[in-house]
Amino acid sequence: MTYDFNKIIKNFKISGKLISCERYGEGHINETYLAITDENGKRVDYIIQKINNKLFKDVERLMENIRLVTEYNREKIKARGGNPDRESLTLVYTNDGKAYYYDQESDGYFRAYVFITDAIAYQKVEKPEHFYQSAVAFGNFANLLAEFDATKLYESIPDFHNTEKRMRDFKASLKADKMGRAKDVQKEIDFVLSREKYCGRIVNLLKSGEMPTKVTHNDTKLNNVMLDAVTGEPVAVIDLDTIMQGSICYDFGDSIRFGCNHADEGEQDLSKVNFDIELFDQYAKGYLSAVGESATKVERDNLAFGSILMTYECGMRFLADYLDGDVYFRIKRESHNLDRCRTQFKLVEDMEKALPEMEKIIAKY
Ligand code: ADP
Ligand code: GN1
Ligand code: MG
Repeated sequence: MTYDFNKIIKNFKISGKLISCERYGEGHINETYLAITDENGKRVDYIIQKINNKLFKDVERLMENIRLVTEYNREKIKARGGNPDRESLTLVYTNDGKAYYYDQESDGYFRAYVFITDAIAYQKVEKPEHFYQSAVAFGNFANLLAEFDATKLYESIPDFHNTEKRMRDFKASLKADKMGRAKDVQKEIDFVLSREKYCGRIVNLLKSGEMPTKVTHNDTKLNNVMLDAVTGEPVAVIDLDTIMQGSICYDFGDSIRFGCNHADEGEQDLSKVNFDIELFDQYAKGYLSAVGESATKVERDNLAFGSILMTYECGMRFLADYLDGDVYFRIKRESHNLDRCRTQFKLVEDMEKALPEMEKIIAKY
């Protein structure tokens, strides 16, 4: 589907003339475009996103979350002498002051962000230093929001990291077996079912209050953080759709899931997919140096397990989507979700073996 971006852009506080607007980035959820504009002879770029309205049904409240968090962060960044346009995701509002524009013609919800310049969102770890810096970025982001009133946030995807609920959803997909694919993936199904005991651990620690509930990002993969193109230092954390209450073990674990490995999330050759404990060490060092004393003992004790849990949960989600007929994650080939599931389960197996070593590393920092 193509959209009338000239018309869409005119509804935002964007004064330049649109030069081009092309698909951009590798996100699995929204449709992202890079809009290049000309403002009196000067090139000014924006990110335009068509929000996934199938998933985010209440766009108004989703965008209110993002408005609250980005405005809060911008003030904090300004107060410490930083550049909020670069160090925070920054919404461009519509002419009537809204955080999104509804385009009747395409029945689409669009938002605009200031383009973060001279920075890169890496698709995989190219240098261990980048992974370390991404950890610092997510750790700082957690600190920035430490005093933010979490009750103001709407749960944009209920039970997002409630792994027990994810298991119930998985079982429902398996039972429905809409595409008749279950018979070909018995090994993967058994993998999920044999580890059901993982599902309740963090959920129950949060429920009992033993582990603090915090404002968390919940989708901390490497391509949701921008690093300086020259120095590799952290610039900004992006993709704030899933900012909600949660556990820091989710944020830590999801970064490890995506980054501690040199292969793509959808790599078909599993011999290339290996959990890299050196990268785990880098991330733990960066994250724990940034969050410092604010991490409690129960949280620290569960960071390594949280890495296994997030990888297992994500694999389970990919497999459920494969069974459902690929309705959630954007795919580029038929078996993409199954391939993604297999990389996650290979990593889970590696991490299960490495768990004692992972725990030692956490203790070291
Ligand atoms: P999704 O929810 O689909 O993952 P993201 O918000 O993560 O969408 O955006 C997809 C990609 O677009 C990011 O990985 C990044 O490369 C790029 N991107 C998003 N926002 C910005 C921004 N403000 N400045 C520069 N690049 C951005
Ligand atoms: C999705 O939006 P994106 O591509 O950054 C997903 C994450 C998964 C990830 C797997 C809202 O992240 O939960 O871990 O894909 N985001 C949502 O790559 O479901
Ligand atoms: Mg993203």
